[in-house]
Amino acid sequence: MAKERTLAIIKPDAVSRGLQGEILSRIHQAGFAIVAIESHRLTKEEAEGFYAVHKERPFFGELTKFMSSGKVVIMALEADGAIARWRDLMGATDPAKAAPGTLRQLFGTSIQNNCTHGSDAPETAAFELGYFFSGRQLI
Ligand code: 3AN
Repeated sequence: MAKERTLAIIKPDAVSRGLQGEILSRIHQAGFAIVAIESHRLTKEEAEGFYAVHKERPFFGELTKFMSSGKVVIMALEADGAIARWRDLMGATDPAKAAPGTLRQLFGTSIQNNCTHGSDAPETAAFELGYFFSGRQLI
């Protein structure tokens, strides 16, 4: 399997509960390299741009309000098959349906407040990595 990169976010619900260390530890144990990492609070406009693909969905307003409600940790993760592997580690979107031991099952509290984000395809990963990181940060 080829080396691949994906964009991962520890969402405000997890950061506000101090779960960054726990989640970073699981990322390390799962064998991902952290190519770039930063922590900041998104503006509403940044969250809207990031989730533009969802702008027609009924939850878009609440989702972008939530994602700009506090600090997030944004990472470029690298591994063989990183996109699928990170989504496996996160689990299903709805924590109630996520497999045991996945991040969302362990730390998510609702379908919106589901502790982590991950790109869902190579094209999305390319857009999302470029949205937050410069070429220099991704060397
Ligand atoms: P995933 O993050 O698992 O790829 P998407 O792309 O369908 O899921 O949704 C993006 C984000 O929108 C989710 N991570 C979640 O925070 C939020 N979301 C998805 N579905 C709902 C919903 N039905 N109600 C509220 N928020 C939702």
